Amino acid sequence: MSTQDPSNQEEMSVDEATQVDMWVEQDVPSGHRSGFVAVVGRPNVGKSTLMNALIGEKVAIVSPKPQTTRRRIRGILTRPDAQIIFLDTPGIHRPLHKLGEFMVETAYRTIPDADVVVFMVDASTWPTEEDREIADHLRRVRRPKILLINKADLITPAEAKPRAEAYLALGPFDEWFLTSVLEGRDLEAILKAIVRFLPEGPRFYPEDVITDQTEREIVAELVREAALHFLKQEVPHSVEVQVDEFKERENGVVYIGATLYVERDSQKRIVIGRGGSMLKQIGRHARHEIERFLGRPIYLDIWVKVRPKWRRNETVLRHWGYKPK
Ligand SMILES: Nc1nc2c(ncn2[C@@H]2O[C@H](COP(=O)(O)OP(=O)(O)OP(=O)(O)O)[C@@H](O)[C@H]2O)c(=O)[nH]1
Ligand SMILES: [Mg+2]
Repeated sequence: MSTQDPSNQEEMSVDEATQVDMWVEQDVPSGHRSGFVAVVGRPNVGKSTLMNALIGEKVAIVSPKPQTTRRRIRGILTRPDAQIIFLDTPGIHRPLHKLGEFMVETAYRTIPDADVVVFMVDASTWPTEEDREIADHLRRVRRPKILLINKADLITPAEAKPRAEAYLALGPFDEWFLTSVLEGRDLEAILKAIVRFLPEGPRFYPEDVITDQTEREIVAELVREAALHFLKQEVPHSVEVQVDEFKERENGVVYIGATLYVERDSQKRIVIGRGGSMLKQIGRHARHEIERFLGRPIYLDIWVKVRPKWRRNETVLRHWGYKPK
């Protein structure tokens, strides 16, 4: 598994990126298709789960808490007949602070960069106001659109028809599926539909590259995922993780120093826990996931710091890389 430093691609639009400076393999079979697929929808519907399932690797972190994904993440699937570059996006919601505004802007700004848009919704609820707003926006987008009604495992067959009809009424869509990504239903059919809508073109990434995130960025996300896993209520939303050190030592162990920021002293106490028990749990879980990802033993140091109201602080957000591309 490899990642690619996106430093020379991030600032470019897809059009520029496909023409300039991007690795392009011309030697592909005739009829080879390639392109960008934006996955959009409100928080927690399963966008990152879908991207991971289609790629077959954990590229984006996933959690049962809404607003898990904060940045646009590329996940790349290379097959003999096609290369699909998924653009996983933050859930579109009504933002309450600058971080939320950044997330929603990121999601909307991804749509024009895509060749195909996958609009994902949750079958276990009726369409919400957020779903309607996203659908209103998509109606003005001239690109193939696929509606993916996910979490079908949570409803009965009798509920399925009226639910699907309610979502289909938000269209028009070029294709739709009622599915359960968690159960791995219809994944091959979904991929086939996506590929069918992609233009013919070369490969933009070598076949072993599966994401544009750097190892450091993925490590930070895996620590945040562990925090999301153990922390409750509002605390996980106030968590930011930055990797400060990433060094391979002579004995082959990778030393990783990370800082976990929260917004208040009370949250810091919760994250550390009695006698450090919570931080130990988070650290153990994160270390396991990071070792699996890197395929090497690591030593993980996590420091907890308070950065008051960081989600509202534009300077801090920019410093941490939350800036529109
Ligand atoms: N029951 C059920 N749960 C699912 C399904 N797909 C995803 N989930 C769960 O839904 C939760 C949210 O999944 P994510 O992939 O993080 O959702 P997301 O849309 O990326 O969320 P944000 O990043 O917050 O916008 C996780 O607990 C998933 O395991 C499904 O088909 N059925
Ligand atoms: Mg996500």
